[in-house]
Amino acid sequence: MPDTRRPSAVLAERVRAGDVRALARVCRMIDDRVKGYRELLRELFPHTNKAWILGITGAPGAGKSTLTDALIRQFRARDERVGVLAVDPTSPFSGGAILGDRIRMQQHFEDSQVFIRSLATRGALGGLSRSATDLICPVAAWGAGVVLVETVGVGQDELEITRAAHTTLVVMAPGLGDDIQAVKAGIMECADVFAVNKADLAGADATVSDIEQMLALGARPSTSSLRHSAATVAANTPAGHWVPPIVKCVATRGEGMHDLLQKLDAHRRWLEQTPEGAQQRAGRAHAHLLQTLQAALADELLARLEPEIAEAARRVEAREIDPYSACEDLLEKCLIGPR
Ligand SMILES: Nc1nc2c(ncn2[C@@H]2O[C@H](COP(=O)(O)OP(=O)(O)O)[C@@H](O)[C@H]2O)c(=O)[nH]1
Ligand SMILES: [Mg+2]
Repeated sequence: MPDTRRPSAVLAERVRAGDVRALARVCRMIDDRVKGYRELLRELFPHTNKAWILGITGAPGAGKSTLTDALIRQFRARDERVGVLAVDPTSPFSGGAILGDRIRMQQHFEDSQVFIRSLATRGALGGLSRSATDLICPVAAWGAGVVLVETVGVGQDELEITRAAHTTLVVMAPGLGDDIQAVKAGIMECADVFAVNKADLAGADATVSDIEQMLALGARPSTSSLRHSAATVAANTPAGHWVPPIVKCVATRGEGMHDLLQKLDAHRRWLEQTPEGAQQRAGRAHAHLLQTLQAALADELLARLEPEIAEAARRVEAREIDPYSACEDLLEKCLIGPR
């Protein structure tokens, strides 16, 4: 009997049954935004609630990929199915980073319980974060107990991916100097656990103190659009708040991994078992939905107004109208005008 179900339903079912090839195909379809990819996401989304999404972020060279590799091993030792999404926009043209990550994680390619996918930036604004967050869905539905998402924590794109994670691990390393400053601004507020990697090198303790100081100084903002209240931002004090722990490790040798895993597990338990954790999850889900909506709105409006935007740009260039008035006109058109 011919299978009369929709192709997306058949494919989704194969993914849910743990078929790696179907998963790879779905990831490509989502990546390329082929027709019907939204339908696929819709089919898969209800089956994603068991996966723990673990974001791993930090400056280039801090050791995120090496640490990801070490963590894969830890999770495999617990017999968990692992998905890995590696996002590295630092070398979009050469593909060097991606190749490097592939080689580093190659041993896991043999393991049918590990699915690894590297994404490069497409150069499009928001394209990277959207692809990465969309891909979490099929990987989770495939049955990954944990989905590791490695991102370079420097830009807005990466911050957005962080919002899609349950737990965010920020990787620091001694000798990266000003990178800590760069990381401080954006990623600090999202950090649930800190890893000070390369503890075999001089300066690891100083890096730990730096982070402690930043935490003490309240570098995590007391009000944040990402979280509901100062309480959820702050932290695992007796009141139930979570204080991001700092773990020293040497990823290349697998040292400190046990401790790191314990801290990550503790955050997961906190998320699942405390009211504050529930609040954080709700806050991030809200932020994530907002960000998806913003992107969809921008896409929709820009598509609707394409000719008008071109005309307005011409008029701005000719000094017939100022850009602010032009924007107001355009907004008015799309908000009340016919489609
Ligand atoms: N000394 C030392 N080097 C490390 C450690 N972890 C990673 N590295 C090295 O640091 C470099 C960058 O690592 P990588 O994982 O690619 O960093 P990423 O850019 O953050 O993904 C590589 O040469 C690693 O071998 C560590 O614990 N100690
Ligand atoms: Mg890397």
